[in-house]
Amino acid sequence: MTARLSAVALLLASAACGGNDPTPAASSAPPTTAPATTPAPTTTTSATAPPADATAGDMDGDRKPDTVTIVESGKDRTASTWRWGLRVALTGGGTKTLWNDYGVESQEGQSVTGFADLDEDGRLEVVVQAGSTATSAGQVIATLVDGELVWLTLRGERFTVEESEVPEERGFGCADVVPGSPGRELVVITIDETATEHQGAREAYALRRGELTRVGRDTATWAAAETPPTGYVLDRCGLGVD
Ligand SMILES: [Ca+2]
Ligand SMILES: [Ca+2]
Repeated sequence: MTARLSAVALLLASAACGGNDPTPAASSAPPTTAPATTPAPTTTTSATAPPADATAGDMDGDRKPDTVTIVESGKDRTASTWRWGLRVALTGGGTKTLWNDYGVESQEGQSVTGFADLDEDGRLEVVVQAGSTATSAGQVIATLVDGELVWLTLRGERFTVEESEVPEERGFGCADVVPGSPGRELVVITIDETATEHQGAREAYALRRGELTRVGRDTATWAAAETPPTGYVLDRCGLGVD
């Protein structure tokens, strides 16, 4: 899947040079137009700077952002022992590392997609892109259960949302699709597109203690020229990625 990158252009206005006159400015006249050199305010709350790829989100529910980092077991990606993992330094105490259970040497592009409270229990789950190609990306999700970091599972297997754009669009979102159930559900949406018609299917999963259970499935069909019906927009649980 093609990542959308936001480019920020910095326009550097350079002052015109004053020709070849080497005469220094009079020392008695302090410059009044010198650019401000005030450093940007820091939001770091820990004593040490977090790693460059760290992302903050509160996973243990103490309302303080925890530090989440992608780590590797080694730098040699050709080695069969290479692994990547997810490390969470909890503000409530302790650092947890959850290793990927297999190594794929060509698997690259692991990153923290973002945080969302999938089950609305006040503690954030973290969505991690486990690897990507030009047209697809696998998203896995981790959460804390009794203080331990675990991948979300479905029928005992790690749950992966294989997002894709070819030949169909697939992704995930969050919605309250089961009336009366506590919290909201994780929904996986698949949209099969033709030139004239789009067919959507949506599977809903409830989350409890790290385990997902399928609790519903619905379908919808709409004309290609129409906007998708409610619930068939890939909002990625409000993570701000598309
Ligand atoms: Ca926290
Ligand atoms: Ca949660």
